[in-house]
Amino acid sequence: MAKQKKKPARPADNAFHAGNAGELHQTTDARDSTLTTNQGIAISDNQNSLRSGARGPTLLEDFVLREKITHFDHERIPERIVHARGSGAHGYFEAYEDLSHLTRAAFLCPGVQTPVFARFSTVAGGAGSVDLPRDVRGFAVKFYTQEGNFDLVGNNIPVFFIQDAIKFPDLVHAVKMEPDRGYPQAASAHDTFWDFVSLMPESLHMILWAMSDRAIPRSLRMMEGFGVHTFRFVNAEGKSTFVKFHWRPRIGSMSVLWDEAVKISGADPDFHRRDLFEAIERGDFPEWELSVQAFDQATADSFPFDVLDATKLIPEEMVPLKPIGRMVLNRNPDNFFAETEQVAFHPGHVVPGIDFSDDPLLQGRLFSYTDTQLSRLGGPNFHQIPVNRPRCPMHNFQRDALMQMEVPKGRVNYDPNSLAPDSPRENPDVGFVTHPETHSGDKVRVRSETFKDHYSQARLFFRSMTAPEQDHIVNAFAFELGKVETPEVRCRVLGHVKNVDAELCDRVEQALGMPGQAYNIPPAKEPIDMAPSPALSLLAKAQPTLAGRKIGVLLSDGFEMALLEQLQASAEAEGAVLQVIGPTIGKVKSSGKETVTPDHAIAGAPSVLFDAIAVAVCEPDIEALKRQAAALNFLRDAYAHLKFIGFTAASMPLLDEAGIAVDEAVIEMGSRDDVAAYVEAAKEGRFWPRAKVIKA
Ligand code: HDE
Repeated sequence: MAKQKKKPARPADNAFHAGNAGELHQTTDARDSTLTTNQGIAISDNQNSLRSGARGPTLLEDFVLREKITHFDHERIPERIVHARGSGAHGYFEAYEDLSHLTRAAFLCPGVQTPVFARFSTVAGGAGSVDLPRDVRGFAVKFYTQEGNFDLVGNNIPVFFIQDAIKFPDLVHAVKMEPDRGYPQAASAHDTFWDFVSLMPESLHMILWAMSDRAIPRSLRMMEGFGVHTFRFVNAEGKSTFVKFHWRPRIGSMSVLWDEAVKISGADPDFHRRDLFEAIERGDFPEWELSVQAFDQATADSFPFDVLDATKLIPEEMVPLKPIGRMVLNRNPDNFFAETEQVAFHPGHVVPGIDFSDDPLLQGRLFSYTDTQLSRLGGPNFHQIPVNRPRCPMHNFQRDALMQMEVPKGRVNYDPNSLAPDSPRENPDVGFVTHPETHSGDKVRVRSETFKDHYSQARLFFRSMTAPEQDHIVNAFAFELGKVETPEVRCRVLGHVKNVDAELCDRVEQALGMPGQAYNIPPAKEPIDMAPSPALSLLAKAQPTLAGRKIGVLLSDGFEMALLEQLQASAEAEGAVLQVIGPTIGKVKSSGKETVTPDHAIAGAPSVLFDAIAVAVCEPDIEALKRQAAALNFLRDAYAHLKFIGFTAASMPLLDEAGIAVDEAVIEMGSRDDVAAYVEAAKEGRFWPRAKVIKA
């Protein structure tokens, strides 16, 4: 609910002067607050360029104008080739317990707090694209440990599309906008992407995830995260244990429906960025638990798949998650560009105690990330940018290069040396030592036979989903393939889907109106049936909660203040945010003549922006609302998106006009108890039985 916000402080009136044409000049007489050029020259007038006469041409001599415009002209840097659209925040990581039997990493000792910077991103779209396309989300965390920076550069999906880094440029070219027409932006529903997929059976497992609810998260705060590759922990004795990293959000995972995603993209293209920023601003700090699946070589050898293959996961039922710490994001960046844009992650930034596996996708990434920063951030000194700097001592003999910010002293810039006894030196005790692994073999371009099963885990994923989640996967395939213009591509993809699960294929064919058109695609290896893994389903493990969620209440003049206060108290008690929506942004008067300033006008607050809605409108405003598409759609969409709807008896004519049939999740709020019951019920998130009445 909108409390009266403080008006921004206005400088004293005498700080303004009107110029010749009435343009405002804000001035100071203090040197400290004087506007200057980048060379520190005080600026007398920031409203007018230097001219030859008041109406004459501008003079090239105007170094104030030239410097300002030149800097502006170069404000943009190349955006990331993938993961261009992202949102970041600062916070800390705190380790739970002694892990010294597994790793020597000092930041994983009990109670140690390590500062972090996290950045979440979409993959395919440009920096200005919407937050809610169907896409994988990046989940990258930089740990500023006392032993140097460790970057865990993962995704919100535990597997990847391809097995070998050499295919990455092809994958990314295929999914990005098509090169001749320049569209679609941030969308996989087009021919080139599905053409590539149809010829790349290894992508099928990840495709199932991308067609699932995972690809349209409700909030960045409600996403799981995964390191994807198999990494290693190495302890002080040099013993190596394989690990997979998992992040789990404290407030649970949740996704939007596809129809909501489409509408949110129009209503609030910054939906996720705003949600993260506002949650941190109000002190509702997002939190994740970090776990590992730790296993030895013998366990790895016992799996029917290869742990070096990034298109495979290890079901939790086979190797349970061991929680090792938690991350809290508690500070927004001060400056989006300086921090979120310039942060440079790299899976090769590891600390002693963490090491790589031979996963060929990971091995390729170890090259790519520094390389890309060279063109994105302009040279090899990007580690000196504040957000990238290690927070532990750092010395070496690397020198010079573009944008050198340090002033190294002395004549010695080489090693070994005898002229500077205080020089930094090697340190075998604490220095990083690569885990020794014996390798022998011919130099070959060959994919391992153990990477050959492309469908079993895709099948495992589909069969581990609840019924609504399976429905969404069917709908997503039908939507995406429905946008594909080339019939052969559709048929080829269907052929792979058939190898995953014949029933899934039938359902997608039906939904597309293409029965029996799947091509026959012989699998490289016959898929096997694995035991379902309920942990893969978001809905199966969802706990009822409104924590971190939003309730929108539509009010008009004459509403009962007691009801609003009760709603507010119940929402707060559940950790939810209540926002008031009015017919306009102007004050709404209660029956007792108290006023509330709405957070939104109905025209700008579609119900897709809320997790549950309530309506307390009265005569006479209700008549106007009945004729306003935004008000009717507020209700219709909430109903179609299976949301819980609270309403007052007086609001009924608006519900009738919108065609809302009262069911168990459309709850009348007649008394205090009813309000509490509505909020309690809304913790379920969605009323799935309604999906039988209306396709969600
Ligand atoms: Fe990335 N990836 N990637 N990637 N990736 C980049 O690095 C690359 C892969 C991931 O918020 C780029 O700084 C290759 C898997 C995230 O800044 C680039 C391959 C996973 C981010 C790059 C992969 C990721 C990136 C572009 C195949 C999940 C955003 C800008 C071998 C484990 C980090 C940049 C941020 C960004 C290369 C595959 C995650 C071009 C070659 C698998 C979260 O270097």
